Amino acid sequence: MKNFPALLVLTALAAHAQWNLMPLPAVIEAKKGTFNATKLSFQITGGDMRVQRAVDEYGQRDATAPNFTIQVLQPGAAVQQLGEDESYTLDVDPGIIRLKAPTSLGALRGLATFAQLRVKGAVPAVHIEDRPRFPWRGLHLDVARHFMPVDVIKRNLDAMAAVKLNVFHWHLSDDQGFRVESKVYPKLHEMGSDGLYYTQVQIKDVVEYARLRGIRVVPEFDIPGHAASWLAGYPELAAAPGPYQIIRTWGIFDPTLDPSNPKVYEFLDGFIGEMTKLFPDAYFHIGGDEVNGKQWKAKGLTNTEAVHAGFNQKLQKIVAKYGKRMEGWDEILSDSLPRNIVIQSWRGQKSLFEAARNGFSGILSAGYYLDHMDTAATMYLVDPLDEKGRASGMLRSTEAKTPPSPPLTEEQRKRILGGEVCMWVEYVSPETVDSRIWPRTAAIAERFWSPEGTKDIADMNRRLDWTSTYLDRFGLKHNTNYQMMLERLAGSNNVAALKNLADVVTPGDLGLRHRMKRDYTQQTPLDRFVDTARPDSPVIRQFNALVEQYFDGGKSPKVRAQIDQWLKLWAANDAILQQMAENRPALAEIKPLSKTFSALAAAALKGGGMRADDALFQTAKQPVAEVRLSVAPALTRLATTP
Ligand code: TNX
Repeated sequence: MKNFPALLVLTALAAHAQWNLMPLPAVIEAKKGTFNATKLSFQITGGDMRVQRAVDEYGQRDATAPNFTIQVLQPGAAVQQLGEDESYTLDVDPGIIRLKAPTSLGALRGLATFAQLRVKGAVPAVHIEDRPRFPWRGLHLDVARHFMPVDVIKRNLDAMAAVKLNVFHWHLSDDQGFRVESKVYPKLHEMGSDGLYYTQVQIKDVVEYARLRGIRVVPEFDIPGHAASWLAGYPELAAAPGPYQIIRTWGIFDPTLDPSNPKVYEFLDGFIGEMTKLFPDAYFHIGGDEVNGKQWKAKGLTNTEAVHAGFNQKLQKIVAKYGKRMEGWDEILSDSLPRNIVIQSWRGQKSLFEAARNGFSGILSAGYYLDHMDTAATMYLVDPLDEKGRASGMLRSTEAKTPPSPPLTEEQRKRILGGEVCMWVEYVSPETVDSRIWPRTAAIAERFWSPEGTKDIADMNRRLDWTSTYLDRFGLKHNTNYQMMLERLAGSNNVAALKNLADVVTPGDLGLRHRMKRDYTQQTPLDRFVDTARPDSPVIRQFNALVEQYFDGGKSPKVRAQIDQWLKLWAANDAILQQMAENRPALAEIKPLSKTFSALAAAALKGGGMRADDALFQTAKQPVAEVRLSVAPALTRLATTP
């Protein structure tokens, strides 16, 4: 009996090891046989044009001899609502596939599952019953720091739909750019965007593109701070005299709207009235983060927290007047606001739980910051409903000090609606954005969709690598741009040595990049080695796993042979790379890194016995050219362990 739990775990592992699905469904049971038809003919009962459009990507609609039936009970809301039923059941049998869903949305989710199952042509017979764990599963994308053209947005919406994310949070204004055409206040986009903005026609097109894929679009206009781009055209809205310009660097800045000026609210009324017509979603995000209060204090508004709360109260009334619910970052949380707003927590589960206790709804983003460059596995284990979960980044130390609070009641738990992955783009361009978002976001999508207990890291990583390739078919560029950028750096398509190095490093997070290179601006090209390298490289993961297996599993010679294969390749790499770097100024900055890498691999190859305080290991720990050598700990272990 004692072995029972372990056995159970093993069967659970075996049960899903065969599936290439991400996110994993709630219930999946293999059946005998395979569905083999290469041509699909669909028969759809019920549902709306969203289902028809999705089906048209796979085959024909043919009522006479269908081999794929879709039965939808209700079309679902024309403007997608939070909490709509997204469940479905999918039955694949040798002769026929049957998909059933209460709403069109559920049918879309079922088709997304089907598409992943079918990736090799045939579809294994299977019974799936599936539903999301959280109703709010989002991706937040900043398009202010670096503008992201419509084609970038659309391919990312396709990828979102493929992994069942259902909210696109569009961060449309910040100090560095105002990205929407306004007909009411045209100086917003004319003077705040360098001409890089979406026309209203483009906005409507994107909103419809998302809607057809079962994705809500929540716009964010970040005020009263992060608002310098508004003030370029309308300096009279500021709390201190202008003139103002678009800010070209990164950080927290002074320019802020004036909460004591009635004209500011008139302006916001006109603006929000215009924008709420463009964005049909029930929620409207007003930002509210990182107000430093300097301009307010200078004019005697000294209690900045109360001033901010007062501003938000007035703002909320305007948002509500246009039929919307207000959403904002952590800092807007205040007892004075109605409970129908949504708090987006970027500081940790603690503030989210606090909000829920106070009657507010909320979503978690702390821990899902793609620009922190954490691995998928690290972010995967962050759970919106785990109060003691890892708090991300800057607030970790303060959070650790506060005493624990009582667990949430069932009612309070329901207020935690889900989460959003955050893509801030200070150090990201249209060329690199896919590789920062994907495939890591697919793992977080699984956290938001799949049952709470879905936590097998090894299996997640296996499916993540599969998903990375799967996403290529939607035109995502995280793989193709890697190769292209390597070739551009190398000045040749012979990139093997450069790729070997890029495969074992992790690009620095935003803090590291800021510390190592102080002169970044919005115009700095993001085409260097650090931009080319990708977070959570599969090679690092696989090598680390191999080394762990070696030491934990009694130093098997078979595993050692596999390790040594890598080490030989890497030890010889520097000679080739140094030659490649001759006359390539773009590669000069990585010469020392390459040298350290090969020296470390050579030391590891010799095997054991080196002193841990050897200078080589200290050097290998230091970031170079804004990247970290992520195989350094494993190589050091091999070189020093007797
Ligand atoms: C904090 S999180 C910000 C953003 C930055 C981001 C970088 C939040 C609401 N504000 O302005 O881009 O950190 O990680």
